Amino acid sequence: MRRILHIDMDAFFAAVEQKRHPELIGKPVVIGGSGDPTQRGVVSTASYEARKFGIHSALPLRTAYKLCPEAVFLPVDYEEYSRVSAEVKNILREFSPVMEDVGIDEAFLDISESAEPSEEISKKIKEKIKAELDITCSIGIAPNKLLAKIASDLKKPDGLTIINETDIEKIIWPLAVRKLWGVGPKTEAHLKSININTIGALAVMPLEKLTEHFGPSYGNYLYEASKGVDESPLVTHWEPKSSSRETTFQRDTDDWQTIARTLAGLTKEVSEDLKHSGYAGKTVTVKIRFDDFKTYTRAKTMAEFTDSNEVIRKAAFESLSRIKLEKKVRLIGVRVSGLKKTQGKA
Ligand code: TTP
Ligand code: MG
Repeated sequence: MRRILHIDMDAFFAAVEQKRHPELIGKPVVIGGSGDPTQRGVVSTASYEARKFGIHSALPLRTAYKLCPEAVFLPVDYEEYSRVSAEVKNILREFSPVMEDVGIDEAFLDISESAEPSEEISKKIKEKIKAELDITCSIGIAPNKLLAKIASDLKKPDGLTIINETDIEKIIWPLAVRKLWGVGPKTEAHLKSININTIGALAVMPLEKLTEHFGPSYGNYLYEASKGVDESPLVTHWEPKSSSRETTFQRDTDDWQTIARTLAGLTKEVSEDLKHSGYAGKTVTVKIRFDDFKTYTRAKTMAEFTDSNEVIRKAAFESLSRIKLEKKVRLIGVRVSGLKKTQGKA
């Protein structure tokens, strides 16, 4: 039996802000857009204190302001959150090398190989994150990713929830179908129309009925997922899909020499990146953004995979020649996609 943890940080962006501005601890804090609630923009997240007023992710900032004018509104500082996120992931890797990085504030950890009980490991992870970063997380423990992800959400914030296979009926089945990974608002509405509101109601549906409504692939997924079945492994390494570089000119330019020299420099960098990572690609795309922000791309697909600067440069200039340079250029970029591992480096 596998032992999988899902770790999800509590009110992540807000928690990072409260940590670096301790005067905000215990206060309603709303992170979103430029941080000005009179401007357009949506809430990225809200501290648990702010959630009591009905404020949540994706709500317009102006609505959030109406719900709680005394809340502290702050702009999104991705750089800082990414930095803290990387520190969290580093702590997690100390507990197991098998980690799947799911997003800025969540990850799966496979601890099947560890001798220690899952609960002990989870407590240690929580303690270490609290001690080193002074923020809290919620952890779900289960035999697979699907159940671990549901579990981490059940006792937020600062929760620790264990779901065993024998708990599926009791814990999972009463939950709304929306709690199942891969069930979005569309599927939720479809299921509702055929009178299925809980995961338990989904679990008693015959497979034929589900494939009839949702097709063979998704129907089968729902059939298994509703019973807590999920064999999917952790994805610890993502294959790159493309390699690209772009640059914004200090001053918008229509000088051909400058544009050509910059493009040649970018193709050289992309070619070096590809060689360095051991990939070759087939399609070269050039992007031009003019001073009015209108953006154009042109692509050329080659007969062979390549990481050669000369070949990529030639294809890039061919693509560029298909964009009419009638205004000043603000930005130029080049991307090589359709990648595969080069021989000998696989
Ligand atoms: P979540 O984990 O969904 O939310 P959270 O960490 O703020 O709160 P909790 O997990 O305790 O319920 O998302 C993680 C971060 O991603 C969140 O802090 C901000 C960002 N985010 C957005 O920018 N927009 C969104 O719509 C959502 C849902 C999250
Ligand atoms: Mg979170």
